[in-house]
Amino acid sequence: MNKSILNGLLATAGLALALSAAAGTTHTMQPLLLAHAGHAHAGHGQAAKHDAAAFANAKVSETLSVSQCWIRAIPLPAPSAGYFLVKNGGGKEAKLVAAASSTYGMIMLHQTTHEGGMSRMSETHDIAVPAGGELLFKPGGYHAMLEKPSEAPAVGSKVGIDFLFDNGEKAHAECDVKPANTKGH
Ligand SMILES: [Cu+2]
Repeated sequence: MNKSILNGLLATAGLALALSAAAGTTHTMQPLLLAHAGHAHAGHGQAAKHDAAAFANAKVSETLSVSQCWIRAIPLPAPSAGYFLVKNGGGKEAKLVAAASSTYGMIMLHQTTHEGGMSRMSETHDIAVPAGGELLFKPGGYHAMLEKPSEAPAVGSKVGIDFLFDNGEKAHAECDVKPANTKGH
C-alpha cells in the first residue's frame, strides 16, 4: 500500500475514534455528527453575547472555582470536549454562562442526554451551581464543546480556559490534555 493512502486511512480511523470517544458513549458516529450539525448554528448568538470584552471586564471570583479540568486530544479540525468541576463557595447560586480559550474559536456549553438508547448533545445555557455546592462536568453529561480549534494540543500539554458566571465573575482553569479515548476523571 502506498504510504500516503495508509496515512490517510490512519487519520480517518483516528478521527472516527476520537469523535466516538468525545460522546463518552459507545453509540455510532453518525448520530453524534447529526447532533452537532443540528445545533451548530445555535451557538453564534451565545458567542456574540459573551464576547471577549465580557471576559476581560469580569472580575476574578473569590468564591467560584474550576478545577480538575481536562480535554480530549482530537485531531484537527474536529471539535473536542472539556470536563471539569465547578465549585461555588459563595452564599448564592451562580450560573455558568460561557467559556472561552485562545486555543478555540468558540466554546459552547453542552449537555448529553439519553433517549431510547440514543444519545444526543444539545446546547445549554445558564448552568446553575448551588450555593456552597459543586457540579461535575463529565463524559455523558454536561461538557464544554470546544469548537474551531486553532491547533491540536498535544497529550500531556495544558490548555487554559476561562469561565464566565452570571454574577459577572470569572474563573480560570489549566486543563490537562488527555488521550481521545479517556473514559472519565
Ligand atoms: Cu457536545
